[in-house]
Amino acid sequence: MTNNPMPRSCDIFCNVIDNYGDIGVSWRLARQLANEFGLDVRLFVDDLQSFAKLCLEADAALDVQNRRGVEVRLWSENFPEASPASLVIDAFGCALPESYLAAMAQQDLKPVWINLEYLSAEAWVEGCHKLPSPRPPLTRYFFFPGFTRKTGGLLLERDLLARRDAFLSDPVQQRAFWQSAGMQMPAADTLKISLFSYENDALPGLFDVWADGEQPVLCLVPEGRILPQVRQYFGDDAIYSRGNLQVRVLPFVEQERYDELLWACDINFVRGEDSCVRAQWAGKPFVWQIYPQQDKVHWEKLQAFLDVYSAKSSPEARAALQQLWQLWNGGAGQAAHAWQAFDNRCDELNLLAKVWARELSANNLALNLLDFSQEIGTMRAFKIDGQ
Ligand code: TRH
Repeated sequence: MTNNPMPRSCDIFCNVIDNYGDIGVSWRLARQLANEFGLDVRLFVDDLQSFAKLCLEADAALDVQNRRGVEVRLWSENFPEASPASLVIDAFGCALPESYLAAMAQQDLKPVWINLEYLSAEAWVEGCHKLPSPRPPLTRYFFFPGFTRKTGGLLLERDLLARRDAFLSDPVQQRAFWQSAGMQMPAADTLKISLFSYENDALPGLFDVWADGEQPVLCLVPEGRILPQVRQYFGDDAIYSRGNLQVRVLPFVEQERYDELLWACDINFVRGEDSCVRAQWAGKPFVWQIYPQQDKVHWEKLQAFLDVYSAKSSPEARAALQQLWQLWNGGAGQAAHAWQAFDNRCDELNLLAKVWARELSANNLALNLLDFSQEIGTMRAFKIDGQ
């Protein structure tokens, strides 16, 4: 037994529900804890195929593999005996294996157990962040990412903003990016848009507006759920081009490279959770398609984020964001109006995005998580929290 309250090892459990957000966040956090903070990290994931989409050298057939400083393990039904790490994270409330929970309960010094929650800008988050949930003899703590100092902040790699700025000021890196995507660097007057999206009824209307507009638009669509709609729009054409719009489909790239796509574009359409955060770090205007929930609670979540994000903008810029985001999330609106308003405010939205990224960057999730773990660890070591 050691009294050192700083966790040296961390087990992250990830149950992939659908899409790439659950594993995307878990994999990002795992890498950061291992490579920036030197923890021994194991990532238990129940769907290695999804993991392999985000990590090039991953092998979905291997039960155990070391990737980028992280031990990645298949989380199968027959969970093997494992001695628990000092910090245990269940991503998005997934249920830990019974045998692992029992092993945690048997430790003299109980591991710090965190439930890393989904991201939301809603006001109630501040009140729930760090709340304990006793599971005698263990205690599980809620840890909420968020946008204020009273939340856990956002995942941000130590060098990300410096790498972004280097990319943005270096035509050589930019050219290399476009070449790797199979293209020449677009002409300066071309509006470059990345579009990562679920199925979306607003797509044809927006494509029409871009096709009929005065400015050339290059729209880069990572392969995925929206592709059938893109194909339907262009019919059997071998080249996806209409009027002033050209669409290129990109292969899904590994997670680190996705940032480059966001940096290289002028406007980014993103979805879910993790790509939305990455678009914020890119410091460019973006349009968010929130993950739709059956009970429609996602509308409140979307509005809460819009409110905090646009709090310092002009009423016109806020209205422009509101209109286009609403349309893009299946709400009412007219593509031509919504796009025009957004386009008219692009300079201000650019500035807003830059200031937003700079201000948010002071609130780093991994650092906050480790600080909190250390706090709990200290209480444990001195038996202040009764465990
Ligand atoms: O894939 P998503 O729709 O995930 C969603 C959300 O996380 C949602 O909150 C959750 O409830 C649901 O899954 C189950 O969108 P998200 O969160 O943006 O995750 C996509 C990940 O894929 C992100 O880490 C970025 C990464 N990515 C790549 O690595 N390469 C690519 O080419 C692209 C387009 C994305």
